[in-house]
Amino acid sequence: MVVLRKLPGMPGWPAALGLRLPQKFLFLLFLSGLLTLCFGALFLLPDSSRFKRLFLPRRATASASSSSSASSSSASSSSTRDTDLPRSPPAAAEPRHASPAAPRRLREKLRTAARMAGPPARTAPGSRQQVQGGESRAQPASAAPPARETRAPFRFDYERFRRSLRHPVRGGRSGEDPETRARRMKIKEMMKFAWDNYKQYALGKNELRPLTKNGHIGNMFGGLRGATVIDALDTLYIMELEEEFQEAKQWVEKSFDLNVNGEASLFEVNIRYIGGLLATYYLTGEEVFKSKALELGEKLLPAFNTPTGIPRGVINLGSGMSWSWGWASAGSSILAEFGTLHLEFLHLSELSGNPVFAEKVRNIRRVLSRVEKPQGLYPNFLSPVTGSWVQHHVSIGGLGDSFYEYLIKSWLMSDKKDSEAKKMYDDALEAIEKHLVKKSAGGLTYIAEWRGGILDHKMGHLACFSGGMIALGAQHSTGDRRQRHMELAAEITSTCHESYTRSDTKLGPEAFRFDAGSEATATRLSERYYILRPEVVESYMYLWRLTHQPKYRHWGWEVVQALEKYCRVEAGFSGIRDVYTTTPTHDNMQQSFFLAETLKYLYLLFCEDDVLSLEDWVFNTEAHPLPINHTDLRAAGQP
Ligand code: DMJ
Repeated sequence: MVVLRKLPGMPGWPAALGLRLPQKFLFLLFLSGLLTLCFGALFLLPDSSRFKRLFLPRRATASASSSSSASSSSASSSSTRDTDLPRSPPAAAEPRHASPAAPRRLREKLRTAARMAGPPARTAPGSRQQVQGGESRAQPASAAPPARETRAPFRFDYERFRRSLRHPVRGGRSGEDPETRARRMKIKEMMKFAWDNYKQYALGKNELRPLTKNGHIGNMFGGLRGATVIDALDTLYIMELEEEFQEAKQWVEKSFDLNVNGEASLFEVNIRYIGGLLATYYLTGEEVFKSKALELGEKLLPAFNTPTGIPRGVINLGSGMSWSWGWASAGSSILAEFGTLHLEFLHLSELSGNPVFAEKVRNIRRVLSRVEKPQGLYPNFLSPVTGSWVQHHVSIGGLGDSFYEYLIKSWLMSDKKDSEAKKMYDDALEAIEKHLVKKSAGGLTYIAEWRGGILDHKMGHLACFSGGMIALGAQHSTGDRRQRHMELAAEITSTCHESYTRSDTKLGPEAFRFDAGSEATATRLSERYYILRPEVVESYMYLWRLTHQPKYRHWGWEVVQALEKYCRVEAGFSGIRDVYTTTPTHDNMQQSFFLAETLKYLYLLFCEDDVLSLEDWVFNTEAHPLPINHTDLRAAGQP
């Protein structure tokens, strides 16, 4: 130590004090104790960061205070666009470019935690978890200590939002013919039947098993229960099934438990639970739906702790551990999964005032816009570690589908301001038209799949949503392009209709092919089933609203009749194992998306256009309506 160094020509100063060896030792011990005490005191003072800043490099203090998932990463905030929701920082928030100094960051974190509406999420003990592979750590924002903030917490202005809508959510009930009304009422009766049986035999389980009259839990939702309740809420509300809606709401209030500890699909939890809760909040203004959505949203955040920020597909909702699906090649994440979060996550930020959700999905967008696209196409498997494609399999059906849907809907939901999303959609559709759209020998237009440049002449039932999506996008093109896309949308929808009419039950198979002499029919036994899927009636609904050609209502009514004939059983609706026989066996499963999507789209097909108007709402991929951002003045405190 410098102070004890013996200076030339001078005796050492302990020696100068005339101390002997044991005394010198005691003196040194005392001195070093004193120094340690002084140094430690710096960290015991109430606002130690101020002192730490004097001694530690600035970088160290900043990074020490930015580890929480609730604070924004500098990389993410650099991409903040003023086109997405939320457009303005909440009134109570300090600017995000504020000094990175520790006290300010700490206060921001506390404020962020306070802003989250509803009760704070309870976290499992020791919830600070190492993400698989040791890549990063996450601590849910809900684990932050109670806020000392005195300013008013962020509050979403629901009344202002309702005033921004152009149509009443359940429509204005203008003139309609009696047949249309009767058909709509029939679909409402089907919904009531599906709900009543679920309630009687399976309330609180995820789905109803209508043959055995019991519930099914499954392993997609990580211990969450009530998938059918959450998926059905907004459909019950829209259909004015008031009593049933109250039953569902009561279950959410009293029995919907988010403190679960199981492995969930990030995608499924997002589209069904978060989407269903958000939509029901926007429709009703009931706080319980918002607070549950936000609480659940926080539990999904650790899935994004990967080197690229591309989330993994599976997350343990209790521990925050995440990993990739075992079946996904080389630990990859799936395009249709990480590409189908944007709509819901922007609304989570909008409602909470917490930008973290929006930043997560903007980062996904950034990774995707940068990666090289083979022939302009987006393959289905991407590594969350390197950000590169793992396999060149492209599909507008399963594994790819809703990624494209969320591009065009992000643009629509931003009130046409998110031009990056529109460009990505336009470019992707151009590549699809060029490489995947084909015409069969019999003149049917279809969208093939692509495996490293080789075409697979097959369309899945899932791919049939694309008729509706392309028609929706075409509304905003002009001239030739608009006409070409409307024709393409109509042709694809017609092909999907053919896949229904060519079966004995008038319901479509899981996949149909255009090879070896087959035209829009399943050629493999394993592809002959129908599990109450919505995609074909979804396209009928869009095409009806956008063209008003009566054939779409006729086709929809054919589906209603077929469902009644082949899928309705004593205690609910069931999928069937073979659409090519008039005596099909049932799969004993009433899927939650039957209530969320199939029945909702059928009902809307027979409604006036102002019920959940396309001018006010976009439907998430589970048919949960999310509002278009007509104004950026929703946040309380904005002028
Ligand atoms: C739904 O859960 C959603 O539509 C999803 O995007 C894909 N498939 C099912 C219904 O078929």
